[in-house]
Amino acid sequence: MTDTPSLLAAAHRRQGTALPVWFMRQAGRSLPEYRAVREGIAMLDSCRRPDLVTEITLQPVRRHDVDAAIFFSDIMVPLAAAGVDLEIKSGVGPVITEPIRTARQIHELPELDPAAIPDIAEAIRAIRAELPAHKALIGFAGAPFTLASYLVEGGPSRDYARTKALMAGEPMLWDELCARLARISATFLRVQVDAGAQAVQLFDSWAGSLAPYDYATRVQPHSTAVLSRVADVPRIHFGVGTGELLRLMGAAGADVVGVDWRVPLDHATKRIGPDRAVQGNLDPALLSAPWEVVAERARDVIRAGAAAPGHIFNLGHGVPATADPDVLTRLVALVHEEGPALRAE
Ligand code: 1CP
Repeated sequence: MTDTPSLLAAAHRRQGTALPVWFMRQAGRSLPEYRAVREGIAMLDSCRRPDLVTEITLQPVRRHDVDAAIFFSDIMVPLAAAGVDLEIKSGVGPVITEPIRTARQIHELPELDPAAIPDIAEAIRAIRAELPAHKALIGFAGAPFTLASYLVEGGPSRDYARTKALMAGEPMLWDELCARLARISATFLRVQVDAGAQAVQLFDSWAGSLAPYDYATRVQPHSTAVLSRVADVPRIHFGVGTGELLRLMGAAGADVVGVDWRVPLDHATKRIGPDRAVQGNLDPALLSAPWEVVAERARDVIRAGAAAPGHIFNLGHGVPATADPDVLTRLVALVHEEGPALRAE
């Protein structure tokens, strides 16, 4: 066994038979040990405490034996660190005190000074020191469109109406907003990579709400600006409901395209092209099905993923808060035990 994390080999399309697995939102409310350490501590505060971030990041690695840790933070942390007034409300998500309604607010959006987040670098170094050499540490950030959607809507949204109105009606202002957000995200990723994160995931979770034309003209260039700043590590790019955008998201500068559960991975590979790996894509809702169903559907994902030049097993989106952690542990074991043979079929 080598010390090269299997996740990095897969991202570089030099996978061999090993099939790496991790889960989006693997740290978090599905774990009793997470709920215990978060007790009485606000989400954003917990993200700025290296001791807590280290513990929470490592919890799912210890429990499930996943092949990667994902840095415990949130896509809103760099915005808060830059000085944007916001809160993460339990059971809701990010809530912005003064949503963007004027050009002036866009012109005055603050920059993120790397010196404002020494705790992020400290936490990355502490995690890397404890994480076994064959497990990868993934850093992450939110992509400009998804961050803009929170700033413009003021919180979680169903239709992104105001965001799309700004994009279509004031394209110059939209581009300024996204260029500023791209700089903030790139700084956040750069700090993580410079401190020891070995791969990054750029979450454009809500990009799937866009038509390909709008994505290509008003979103992809800004995501490319972010991804080009961390070209020294493998870059995973993910969004929900992005079946029609998969090729564009790969072309934004990703080594690995994250796919949700709606598109089988062999189809996804045809859409993305032969020069990028894929990540995904078991439907998270299936975790509550009987184990034999979970196992069969996971095997289907593995077989379909063998069509891609690299495959990192994951869910199609985050672990639900109600998921039974024991099912996740069994799933990791199945991927490790059966993955190589299923990929060779
Ligand atoms: O284990 C891990 O995956 C690391 C932790 C992590 C990540 C990668 C958290 C902790 N947040 C994120 C990224 C994130 N945050 C995304 C992209 C990933 C995705 O698509 O799920 C998004 C869209 C957010 C914004 C956000 N923060 C939401 C979603 C709201 C919505 O619009 O539906 C929520 C609920 C949060 C809060 C949050 N972030 C993380 C946790 C554990 C929580 C819940 C905290 C709590 O309520 O106490």
